[in-house]
Amino acid sequence: MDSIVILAIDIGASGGKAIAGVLDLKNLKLTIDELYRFPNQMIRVNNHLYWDMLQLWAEVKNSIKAALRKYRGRLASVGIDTWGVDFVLLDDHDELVSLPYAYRDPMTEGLMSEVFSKVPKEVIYSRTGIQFMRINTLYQLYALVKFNSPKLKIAKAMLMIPDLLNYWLSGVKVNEYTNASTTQLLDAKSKRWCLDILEKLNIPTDILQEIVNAGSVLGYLKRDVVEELGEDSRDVNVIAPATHDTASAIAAGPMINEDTGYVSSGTWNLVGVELNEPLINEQAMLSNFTNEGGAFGTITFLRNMQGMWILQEVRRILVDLSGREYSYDELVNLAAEAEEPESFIDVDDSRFLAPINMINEIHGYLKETRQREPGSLGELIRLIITSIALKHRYIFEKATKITGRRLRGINIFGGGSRNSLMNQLTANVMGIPVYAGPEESTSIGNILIQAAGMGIIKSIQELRSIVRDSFNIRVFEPRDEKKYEDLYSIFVTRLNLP
Ligand code: LFR
Repeated sequence: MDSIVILAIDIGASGGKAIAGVLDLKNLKLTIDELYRFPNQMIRVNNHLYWDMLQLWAEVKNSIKAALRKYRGRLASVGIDTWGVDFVLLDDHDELVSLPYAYRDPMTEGLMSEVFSKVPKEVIYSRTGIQFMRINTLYQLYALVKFNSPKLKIAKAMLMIPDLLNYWLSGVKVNEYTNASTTQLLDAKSKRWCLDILEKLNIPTDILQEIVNAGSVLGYLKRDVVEELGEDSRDVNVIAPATHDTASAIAAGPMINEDTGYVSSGTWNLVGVELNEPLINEQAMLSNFTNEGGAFGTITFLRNMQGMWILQEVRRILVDLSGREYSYDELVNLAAEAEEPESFIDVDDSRFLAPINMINEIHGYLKETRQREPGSLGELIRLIITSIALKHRYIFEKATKITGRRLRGINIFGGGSRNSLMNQLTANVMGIPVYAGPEESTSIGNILIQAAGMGIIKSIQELRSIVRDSFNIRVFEPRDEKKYEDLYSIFVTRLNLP
């Protein structure tokens, strides 16, 4: 056998894709082949936001069918990754209790402080090491308790989104470690559930499943799935990659090392450094850094910031306003031609988390902070992208202070790394080179962690050297450093960042 075919199904908040990886076993080179794409979205009903799990399940099967059609008899395994924090409940018959809420659902607004009155913030952080965000599973589960949801009363199991899809594929009900770490319910050191914290909040603990590591082989496709997909699918293994998309992406960040930080850029930008052990102290807590679980026992020490989400939403509103669909490249080109702004937004201001109209929200923010409003679409997009680049530096400064590291480069990967303007501005603002790519880091990580699960790859270093040998990385050297240094000072003062 000279090569092996592995399928990654990577599902994000705005869409999913099926990417086959052909791994040349002699030269250890990976080529990827995008087979299929499908949309995903949060759907609003009565002031709640939901994910349509049944549609996603249909698309998972379509993805596998597409791979079987092209690579008949050669498909070794399939792995699914998605965003973190969201979950489903199963009843006594292992059926879905309901469609899952999506993490931007308003039910958790204002709930964090109520949770802290029952379990102090410091206790939660010292155990889990996870950043405080209202979207975390912890607050979502607490919302069900607080609002006396009948769902929790009939729940027998809690599975994270990719765990559910894996369960439907393989019949194995487990919680994969990297996604479980995003719940803020997992002990960062022991990697076990914090049962005592759950108990204090009256969240049932018997719904939690066994935790398995990224790279665990769950088993072959279930009989009923094989019947539907065809006998060719009989020998396909289901492997849990790092089922948290961010952890798969970071595993495949080819340039990451002691002196190179990363931005995993998609709907969210995840900004940080890689550690071998959790770093939990007061400074990390106050700066809201997370110690999420990574592949191969690593810890992804990072902070979430709003990334392409803001642009995605602006794009969506533009369609509503003008009926015209702008491509990302078009928007970025308009921004590249615009002047550098003197107005900024804090992309992480809570008002940008789920506004009905992102463009109005940005104008509202600028008015309230008495800043000049952009006069054209290009200026608006430029203001967003520059604000993102400036926020990168702000977070990296905190990360280096807390970890004592000095960074000499930044690796930006994921779909957002296509945005050359963001890459260049990040290099300018940071005064160090940005290495951009690969764009498909999540699927690549997913594929290669499956390969590790099959014993083909032994370490994260080996995994990353395959990525370096197989994909092109673009380098952005810093320019106009003095100008951007000044801009950064204005940004920090103007936005009053702590
Ligand atoms: C990125 C991501 C982030 C997580 C956010 C919500 O897609 O997985 O890591 O914090 O989505 O789950």
